[in-house]
Amino acid sequence: MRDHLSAFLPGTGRRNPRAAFSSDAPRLDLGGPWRFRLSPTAEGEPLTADFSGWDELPVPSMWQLHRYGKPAYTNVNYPFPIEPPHVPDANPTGDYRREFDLPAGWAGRAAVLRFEGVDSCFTAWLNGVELGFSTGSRLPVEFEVAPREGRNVLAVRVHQWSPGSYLEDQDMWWLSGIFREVTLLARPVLDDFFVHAGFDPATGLGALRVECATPGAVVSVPELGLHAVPAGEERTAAVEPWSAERPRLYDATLAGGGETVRLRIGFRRVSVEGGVLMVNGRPVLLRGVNRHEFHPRTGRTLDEATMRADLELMKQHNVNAVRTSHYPPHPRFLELCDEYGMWVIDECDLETHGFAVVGWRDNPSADPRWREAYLDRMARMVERDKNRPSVIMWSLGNESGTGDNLRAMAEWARERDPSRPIHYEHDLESGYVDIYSRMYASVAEVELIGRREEAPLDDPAADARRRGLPFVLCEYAHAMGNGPGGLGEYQELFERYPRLAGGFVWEWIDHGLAHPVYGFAYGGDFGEELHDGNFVTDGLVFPDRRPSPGLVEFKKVVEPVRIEVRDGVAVISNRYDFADLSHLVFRWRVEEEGVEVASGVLDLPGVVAAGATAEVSLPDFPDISRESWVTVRAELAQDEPWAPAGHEVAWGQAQLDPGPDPAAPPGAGPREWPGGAVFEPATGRLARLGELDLDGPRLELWRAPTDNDRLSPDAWNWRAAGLDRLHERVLEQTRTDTGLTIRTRTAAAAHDRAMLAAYHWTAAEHGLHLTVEITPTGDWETFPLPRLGLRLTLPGDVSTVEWFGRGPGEAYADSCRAARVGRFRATVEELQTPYVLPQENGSRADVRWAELRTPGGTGLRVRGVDRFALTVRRWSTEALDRARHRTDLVPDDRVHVNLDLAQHGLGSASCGPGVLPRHRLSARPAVLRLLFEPLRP
Ligand code: IPT
Repeated sequence: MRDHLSAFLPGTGRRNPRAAFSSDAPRLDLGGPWRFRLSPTAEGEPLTADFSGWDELPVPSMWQLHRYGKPAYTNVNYPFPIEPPHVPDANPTGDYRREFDLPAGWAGRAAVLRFEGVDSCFTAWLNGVELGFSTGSRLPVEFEVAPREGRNVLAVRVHQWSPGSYLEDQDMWWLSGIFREVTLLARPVLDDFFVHAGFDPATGLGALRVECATPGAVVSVPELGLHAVPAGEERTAAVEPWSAERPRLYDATLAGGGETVRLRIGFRRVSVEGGVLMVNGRPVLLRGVNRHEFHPRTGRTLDEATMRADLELMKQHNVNAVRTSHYPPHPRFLELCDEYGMWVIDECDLETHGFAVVGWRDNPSADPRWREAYLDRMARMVERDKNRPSVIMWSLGNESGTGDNLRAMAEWARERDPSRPIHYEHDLESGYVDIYSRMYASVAEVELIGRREEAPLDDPAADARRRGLPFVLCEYAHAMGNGPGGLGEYQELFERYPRLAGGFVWEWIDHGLAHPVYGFAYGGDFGEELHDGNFVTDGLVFPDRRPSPGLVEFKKVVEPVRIEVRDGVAVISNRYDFADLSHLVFRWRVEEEGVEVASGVLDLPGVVAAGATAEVSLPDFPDISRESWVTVRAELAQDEPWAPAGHEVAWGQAQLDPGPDPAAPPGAGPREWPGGAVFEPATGRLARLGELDLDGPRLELWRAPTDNDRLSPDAWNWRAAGLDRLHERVLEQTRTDTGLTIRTRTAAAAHDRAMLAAYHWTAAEHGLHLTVEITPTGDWETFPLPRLGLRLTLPGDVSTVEWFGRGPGEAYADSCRAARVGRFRATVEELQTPYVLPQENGSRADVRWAELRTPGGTGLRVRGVDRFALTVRRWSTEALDRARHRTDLVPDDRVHVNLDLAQHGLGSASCGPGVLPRHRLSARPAVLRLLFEPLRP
């Protein structure tokens, strides 16, 4: 055993890899409670017959999530010394034991024991006979077995660390165990098959040939009139092709050797033509996400309901592609991709990123001793998944440097399956791949690539070859915390340049582990020696799969139908690659200050084919006196497997009437100074307005840094400049009959730059009118401002907010396309976005007015002469900044309200480019005009 732990060989005693499938041959699911014990080293305790003291552990599961050892998170770093192929002596080792009775009728027949995934290596014994050993955590392993009649005993010894760990340095939790199913399969007579189901877009014909070595095997596709076609023979028939948009599958059977396999066949052709990625003869645009397998309670053990939840959420948010970062997923997931319709880059279980830390010295990718292990991994993936129409590319792995072992994987796969292009991002010259792939390239660089004008490679031949390849951004828009900003700019390029086949946001889900104290835990929460903090929570959905605002933004940015409303016409562009728009209903609605006044359904003029645009006249709208907008929404006409009829796919909006000039709001004229407006003499802050107690607006520049702020120079600059600890000094207070002017200077200790503010208060009909003039003095050039706005507090019993502005979700300068103009209502709690590591969140954009009320109906109305951004919380900016986990956020006795002129954009600097210049907030003189009115029940 120890030998295997310091050798390069991927395994012993295993059967050849083959397709994942299920047939009508008997199978025994060995899932459920197994006996288990954990030892601190690989020597373990002897595997004695006496296991009376052993505990129980469910299979499949990951033992650290069942109180054995602890989870650990590192991104790039190996959590052990780099001395391949050796691993630490402290190698947690799990012994598993399962007894089962052989079902009647099985005795004497050959059988196969199949493991879908064991992290990181294992040896198995049946009835004391050693079956073999394997590495390759996220890949299947099979052994021939001869179970005996009656009771059988299966023993499995799993080690946390193996030579394979050097090839499995993915950015995720280190978790161990038999984490996918174990099954006993009877009679492996029909061993393997390869479905070749091509499609010729010129003729509309599908060509079907099923390779299968079993003598006498026959294929039937009743719907195509194909009955008992001998395996190996090709048949053509007119078919509807498979695509992610129209995932047409044909039910079929493959019968041979006494068993029948149920097939679901999708006909399609993947090709690269003229440097463009095509499917079925048409260019495709990948609106993709990188998906790790993750569940906050079970880690990488996923049940089917969770896989379906992922796919349904993706489809509902206009995601059409998945890169299975960075290992093949559970095989069921790919069957579901076939069924729901999803383009898949199937990625091999390979990453050696930690060698980057030592300058790629001894990188396994370039060391011939690892070649067999590399080829083993590629073969196990390709053989397992070769019959899935959803898989349109093979990926060699992630971040494993360069080397001949990668080239060998590519060559093997191309030979075995010429029908799918090969992807690998880190092949810097794209020498052994078919797609030019990059991660986190800037908008400017992607534009050059789109034009095929990127910086040349040194070798002209290599350069010419790469320049002729299609391009994918296999990772972009790092969705860590509040963000990503700037999705729209990438999408515009993807839609403009045919070379750009789209991209995959990093990443689908936050890997926050459910934790009794922290809510969701991240790196460091388990006392790891080395860790990478909350870099593991960088998804478009929170750990509990609630969509984050980033996902809602993605949905809008990539929407497959673009709706523009102008001059009484709706211009509807079909951005699907294949589908027409007959599955959608287009509804229009006119709202006056957010209240619906008219609505109807638009009639599309006939079929609007993929790529086409239609113009539809809108009816005449009613007379309107206040600000009004028309919204056109594209909804599913009928239920789809992933969403019910009425689900919104896309929308567009236009202003019809700007309403009365907001510069002259009702009651803004000079009035008597209202009774009940009390200002704090020392600070000049408003302390009371009618019955309402408040702590009046004052200037604030700080925001609790987002992950993107923290991991860019910005947050560092801000703290150095003391923007999180500003002091205010009152320069002057001047009273008149109708007003009061307070001048202040706000600055940080040890610095001389300052913001001067003049607060001009005047009486209004039902309250107070405020004009704040802000003037920066000193050096504000070197960094952007986090925020420019006002803060005030209200009594803690304020509980709901209603506003007219953008919503319903949060919006920031470079992530605001999903927020539409309307009237919205939310509780203070609902206004918070629960980022796993608390940070700036919840700002509502372009607010015209907002009412903040207690359950009794008292409160404050703020009306903007200028539009403002609104944030309402039960804690201060400082408390939000201090919090490390959700559970640190505890309401104080006030409600904290921010009324902002602007905030800095979000960007994606936690991994990738920062805020684009147009979304940067620079210090500048600014004015904000607001009307404050107390509310009575
Ligand atoms: C990139 C990795 O491929 C991905 O797994 C993840 O770690 C991501 O970064 C950050 O979350 S690699 C990086 C060097 C760009």
